[in-house]
Amino acid sequence: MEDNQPVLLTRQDGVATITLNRPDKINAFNVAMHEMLREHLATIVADGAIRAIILTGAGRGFCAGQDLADRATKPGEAPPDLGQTIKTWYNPLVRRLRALPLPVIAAVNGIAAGAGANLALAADIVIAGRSAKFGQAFCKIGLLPDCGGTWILPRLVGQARAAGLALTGDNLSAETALEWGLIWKVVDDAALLDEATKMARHMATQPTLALAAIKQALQVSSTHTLDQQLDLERDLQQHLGRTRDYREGIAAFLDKRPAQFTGC
Ligand code: T3D
Repeated sequence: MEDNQPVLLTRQDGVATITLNRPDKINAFNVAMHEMLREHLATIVADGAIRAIILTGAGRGFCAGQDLADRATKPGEAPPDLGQTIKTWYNPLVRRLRALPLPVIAAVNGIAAGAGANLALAADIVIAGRSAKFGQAFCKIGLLPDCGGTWILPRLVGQARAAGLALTGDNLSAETALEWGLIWKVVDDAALLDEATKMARHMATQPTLALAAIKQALQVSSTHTLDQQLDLERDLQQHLGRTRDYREGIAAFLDKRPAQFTGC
């Protein structure tokens, strides 16, 4: 793996670690970075041995969203077609992360701004270093939160706080993000990657199909009625009840031994 690539991928012990790697630009997204991230996600899906993913950033920040240098226009030039870039890159990325049948853990090291913040929030679990900040920077440049920001924020923190975050663009500290229920955990900066790796390695030993079903059920719950959700739980549980890991979970419990889940 070349260290100068815009996105790095390492794979070990069933865990894929994706590192956004343009640290001098706080890992802001350009097309090369989107392309490589897309490629790495395809590699992970094709690698049957990967059972958990960590998403993090190189250097002092997680991701500053879109590279704004790529959006500068000279007088008389046509404006960029943001609908097209969102359709081509950001929306497929969020959809892909949400649909992956694997847990995705964002390890947020430092600032996560704009699309960078909402990319982190698209993960299943967000662990932040104590110095991390989450900023809906969009309104400061005349845009609205994208990457699902207007969908996820009210669901995580309620309308009042979502509106405050989106309309001011103020950075939220990791501690406040935790207190508000935006993220799962805050740890010391120096412990961030170890903590995320420990969690990902643990998840990579767990019943992967069950974790995927949990992810799926939680994602749709806010748009379902209770009846619809009860039906979905029934269907998913029926499927899980036929898996090898479920049989192993029961056998291990009855034998009073740790379960050896294989992810199928
Ligand atoms: O366009 C589309 O396709 C639509 C989709 C849009 C999605 C979006 O994400 S829109 C929102 C884009 N992001 C932002 O507006 C955030 C812009 N950045 C900042 O506000 C600040 O840089 C930060 C709050 C993230 C960090 O501040 P600070 O003071 O810690 O660092 P800094 O000095 O501002 O940045 C360090 C370097 O990174 C600096 O470069 P330099 O001067 O050392 O050469 C800065 O220009 C560069 N940088 C930071 N963010 C971006 C960036 N360069 C390009 N694009 C950025 N987003």
